[in-house]
Amino acid sequence: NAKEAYQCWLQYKKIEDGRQYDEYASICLNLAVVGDSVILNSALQELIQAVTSMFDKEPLITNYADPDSSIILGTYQDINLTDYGVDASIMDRLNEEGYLLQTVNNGKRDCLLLVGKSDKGTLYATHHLLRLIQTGEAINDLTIVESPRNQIRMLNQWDNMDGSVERGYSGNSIFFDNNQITTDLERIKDYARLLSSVGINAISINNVNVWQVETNLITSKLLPEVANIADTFRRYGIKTFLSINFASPIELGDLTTADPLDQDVKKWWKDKVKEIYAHIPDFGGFVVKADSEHRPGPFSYDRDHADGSNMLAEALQPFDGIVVWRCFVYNCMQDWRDRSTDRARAAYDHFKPLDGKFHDNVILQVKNGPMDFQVREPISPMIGAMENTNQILEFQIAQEYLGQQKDLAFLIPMWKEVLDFDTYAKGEGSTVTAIVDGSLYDYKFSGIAAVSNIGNDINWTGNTLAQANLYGYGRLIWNPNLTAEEIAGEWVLATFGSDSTVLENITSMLLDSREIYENYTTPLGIGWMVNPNHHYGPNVDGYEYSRWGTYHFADRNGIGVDRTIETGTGYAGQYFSPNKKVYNSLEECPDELLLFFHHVPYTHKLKSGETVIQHYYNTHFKGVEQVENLIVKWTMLEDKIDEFRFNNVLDRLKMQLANAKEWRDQVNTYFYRKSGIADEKNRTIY
Ligand code: GCW
Repeated sequence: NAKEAYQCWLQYKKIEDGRQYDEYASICLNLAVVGDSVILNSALQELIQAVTSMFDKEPLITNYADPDSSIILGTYQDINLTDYGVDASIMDRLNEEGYLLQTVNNGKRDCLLLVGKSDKGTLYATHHLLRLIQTGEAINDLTIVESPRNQIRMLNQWDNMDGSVERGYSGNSIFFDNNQITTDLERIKDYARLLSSVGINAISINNVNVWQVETNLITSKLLPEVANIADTFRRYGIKTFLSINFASPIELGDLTTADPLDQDVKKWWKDKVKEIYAHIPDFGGFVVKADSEHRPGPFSYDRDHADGSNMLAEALQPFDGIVVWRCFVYNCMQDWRDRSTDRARAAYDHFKPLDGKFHDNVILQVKNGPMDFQVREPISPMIGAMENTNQILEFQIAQEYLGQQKDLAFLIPMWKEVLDFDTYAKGEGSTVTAIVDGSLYDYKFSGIAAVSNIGNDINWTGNTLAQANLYGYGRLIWNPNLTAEEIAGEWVLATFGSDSTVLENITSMLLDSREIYENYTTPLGIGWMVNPNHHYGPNVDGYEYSRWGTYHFADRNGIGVDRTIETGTGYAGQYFSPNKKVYNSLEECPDELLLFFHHVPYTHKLKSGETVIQHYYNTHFKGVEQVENLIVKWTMLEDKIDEFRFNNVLDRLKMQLANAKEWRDQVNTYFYRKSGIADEKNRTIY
């Protein structure tokens, strides 16, 4: 029985504690819903489902507030706050998706108002209440006023129509199978419930690599089915986007060119967009991977990325649609001998000169690091570099380079480092948070997107503990001030209940996990060393002589990539001061990024006092011990967690241990042979 695994954090388990039961039940069993909309109805349905399950009793429901109502939900247009003695101006502080949870007295009894600025706000308020209950918080005297910090809170599916998921580690697609669009809208509805519960409001449903079959998603043959999916998401406040093939006018057989400045091409896209909106009136827009890893784009016609994206933006503009244009553009056919090309520089070099040339419904989507979702990278210097161009940050929830949902890696601490980073783009305090929330430069559109980690596995994410990353992503981008500890704690309580050992062990496992993964793989910011293509497991030279530009440059004397201004690729110069100076300087560069910016001898001393080589040995031995400890912590929970989830995670931890040992031995042996320097502690190196 995998019911718990499927429910994720929406368990709504029967409340066993008698006192808590009475306290919550006195508030939750008499619901009044004021107003009418599909989203409001979703809020109500969620509440009914949760309440029925938690109290083993169906709530009473009315569509008007009466003296016995204990919860009243609706929008502030429909609920007159002054009737309840609440100053209505409180709503002015909220954006369209914000809400108020307020305990009031209606003359007869205390009652809880769930009031949204819009119906979406009401849905989010409902989830806020359910989260409080699931985490055991009091709900009898609430005043909570919330708005999301980020405007666009998006997921990118990398799903292909044959049912496979690029970099998917959780089974196949829930959207596509056998080159068809799914008819299982129930599963999509459940996905929408999960996403809306953590505030996600946008989704692109197909891979950014748009192959031949997927190119047809924007044709009249498939649009009705895409529209069904969009309808399902709409009920949960989520807008649907599609990834498109830049060469569609050619691929779909209508034109011989996709030149963005060609009049026929422009018209083709305008007609196409009109057609899409006839099927999906609130369609979000396009996500575009162009001139990247062999995908077509404007470069074929000697046009630039502004020409390409603006052409699509013009077509979408009359319908308020947007173009999310990815900046993952680099030379993937490099020669390892060529030391003048640096993949880390590429996005900035391509896009920075175009600042100000993009239409205001274009957003540039930038991966958090300049290379590609490694366990440790500096923040992309693109973020904050383009004052006049909307930006959206891209995270990867799928653990492509972080253990592929076999190994445990809780990503929230890493994303928090990114968001808290001060770019100094406009002086001190120019954090990534302030850039992507649109405030620093007053962007019209901005926010955060992430590559999803789900598939049709019964528990959605392969490893049940990887559910925490999807949950945490939504929570963090709604409110970047939440700490990783808070998010982990919430998730464990909602997912596994309130046993104190369960809470303590899983929370600490999550919080330590990224550092553990870093320890046994690629510390000091070097990255890669993975097996080519599938990217799991160690292979120190796997990409060293290939064309992808992801080198570590280890030789018998040293390791690391010189990205300094004077002797290296100059990449460090893409940052604002003082970051430029800090990264450029061997003395000041933080240890954890040392090898990203500098090529050093193995005997180079870190700030910790260890040499680089000894640090490598130490972290690799330590990482394996830490994984052994994860297994000890998990095993303690055997009789506290249902069998399915317990075994699912235990199996994965065992795979992780095998993987960690392999990493330790491969890496240690490789560097021992290269350097000839022995481990000070004389441990086994093969
Ligand atoms: O790192 C690479 C991944 C590709 C992916 C690409 C991208 C969708 O290995 O699988 O393609 O990034 O982000 O476009």
